[in-house]
Amino acid sequence: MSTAGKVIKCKAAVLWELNQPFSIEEIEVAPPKAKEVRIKILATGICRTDDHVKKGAIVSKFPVIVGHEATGVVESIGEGVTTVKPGDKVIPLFVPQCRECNACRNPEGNLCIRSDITGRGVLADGTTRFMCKGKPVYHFMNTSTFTEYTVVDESSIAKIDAAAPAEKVCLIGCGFSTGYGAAIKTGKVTPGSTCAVFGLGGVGLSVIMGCKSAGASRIIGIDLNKDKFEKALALGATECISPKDFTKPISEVLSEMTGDTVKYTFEVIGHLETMVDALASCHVNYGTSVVVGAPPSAKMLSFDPMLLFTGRTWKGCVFGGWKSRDDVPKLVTDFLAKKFDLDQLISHVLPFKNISEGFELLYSGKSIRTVLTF
Ligand code: PAD
Ligand code: ZN
Repeated sequence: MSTAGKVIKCKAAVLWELNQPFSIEEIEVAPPKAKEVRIKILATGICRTDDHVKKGAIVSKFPVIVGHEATGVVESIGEGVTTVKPGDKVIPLFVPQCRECNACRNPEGNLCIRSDITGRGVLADGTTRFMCKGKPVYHFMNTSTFTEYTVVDESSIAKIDAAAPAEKVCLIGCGFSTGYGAAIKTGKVTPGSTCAVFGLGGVGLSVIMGCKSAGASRIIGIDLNKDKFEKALALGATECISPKDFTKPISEVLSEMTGDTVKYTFEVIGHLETMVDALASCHVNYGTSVVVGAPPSAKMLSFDPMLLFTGRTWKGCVFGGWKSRDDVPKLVTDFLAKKFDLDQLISHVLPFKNISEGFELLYSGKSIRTVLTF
């Protein structure tokens, strides 16, 4: 029996309040309105950004359903939707692509004006499609994937090859694409160059994959957790170091290790201090540093402007600079053509109901990416 046009009752992991555990609840998911799409989620990865909402480093309204790295299948479409149809395999996009705003129209831009990085928590018409225990539940970054069904705007969905394995390509919805794009699109890493990557989680390892594919000859991984080194070396890092092993600033350590040749650095942790460390670690004159880690909300940074005056470039990117609706299907095609491997990034696969166990694995530093399946 078709569910189109009807409210769907299903399970979702709701965050009722800040710093509270996920609560698996029965929720009601309203049918999609005009220019919206309802999706059945097949698989979703756990990203540090979801935890930033749970802990308040990223501001959000509560109750909320987080999760933003997923694969799904279209269950039904609202009036006027033309780019997907029921049954299509899709990836929800936390950076939309409306194709009309200045960022979408500029060849260099990707941060569509419809992006919800400030925590509005609603769809384009200003309302939510989720209800739980009689209360509206907010959306997260136009995606909300820790639920069996979600509703997104048509600008936040990309149709992908039906042959793509859902439990792998979900990583193209965030972690992989963010890191890989930070290296090849935002940093524009050049062949033969030396790169340093601060933070070796799922996103940092994807930066390493991007640096390697761009032909970097030396890639130095930096993490406090040495258990992350093995994976980093397998994915292309040429050496790894822990700041705990040194008393002097990491910028000096890197300069000595490389004869002052680090051209690109990437901060993939989300800490203010390491953002400045990464900036100071790229070459004083022609170096480029890319902020990939999500900055904590409402925190200010102070740094010596001499770091920039001498010529360094400081950049950042959301979703690796990709134009989401155009590029996500191409990245899936590249994955199917074996241009990159996602298996190495997936350390755990768990049933959706075990979501809290997945977050424990993130906190303990044991996981790279945990993928939840439905
Ligand atoms: P993760 O928690 O899996 O990895 C972070 C890594 O940093 C871990 O291995 C830590 O051990 C390591 N670490 C922590 N503190 C330090 C330190 N002081 N020095 C060295 N290493 C340290 O996170 P992730 O890979 O899922 O995400 C990384 C960041 O990227 C996080 O802030 C997330 O919110 C952000 C992100 N940004 C975007 C974007 O579009 N810009 C997308 C996805 C994730
Ligand atoms: Zn993410």
